[in-house]
Amino acid sequence: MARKHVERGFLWIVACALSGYGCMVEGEFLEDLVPSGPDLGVSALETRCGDSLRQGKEACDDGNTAPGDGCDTACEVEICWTCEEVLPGARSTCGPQCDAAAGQSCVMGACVSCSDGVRNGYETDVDCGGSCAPCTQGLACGKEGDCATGFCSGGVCCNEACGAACIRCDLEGSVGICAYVPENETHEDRACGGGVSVCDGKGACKNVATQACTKGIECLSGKCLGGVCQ
Ligand SMILES: [Ca+2]
Ligand SMILES: [Ca+2]
Repeated sequence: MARKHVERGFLWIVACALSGYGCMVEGEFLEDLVPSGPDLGVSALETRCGDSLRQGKEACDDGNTAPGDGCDTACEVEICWTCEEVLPGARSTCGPQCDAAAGQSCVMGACVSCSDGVRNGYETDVDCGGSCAPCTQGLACGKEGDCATGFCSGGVCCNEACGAACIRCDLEGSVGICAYVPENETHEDRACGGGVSVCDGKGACKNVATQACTKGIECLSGKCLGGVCQ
């Protein structure tokens, strides 16, 4: 029975040695192993972060436990860094993940550039806005500074401020140009106010039939009868 324990225990130790994650040996097997099993140097399998040997669960080991150099205090590779070893298990050498000389910067672990033809990083449109050069008129923006025109309205770079009800810069067919919201349509971003008023197609808000009025000009129909738009 003891022999069987030794064999099972031995195989188990080999398996966990190969795994590189260290072992927990139960008392029953340990007793059998100590006198008759080979010395596998279990203690040598212990990993220690900062010992210049990348072992076990360590993603890197650059010979120190200081963070900020690509390999952190727990021997994890830090974001926006990459680490490698000349030989498996050797000391790690870490460097920036992205190629700064090629205009790349690292944003949340991704290499981005203002000239890669992709909207990435903090760009508001492809290769512009955010930390890149301002976007041209008609391209997407999040704030005035994202636009070469200096105006960001409705999420696009606009030719002018375009900041009132019934005018908008993101209308299909005229993106980037401040234009009148079509007649009888509403402007959901900037309500006309006073209930369900609609735009007149000329940049003004008007009331529709059954809404209250005092003059015809307040009504989309132009007719105000008995205090009610017709
Ligand atoms: Ca380090
Ligand atoms: Ca880009």
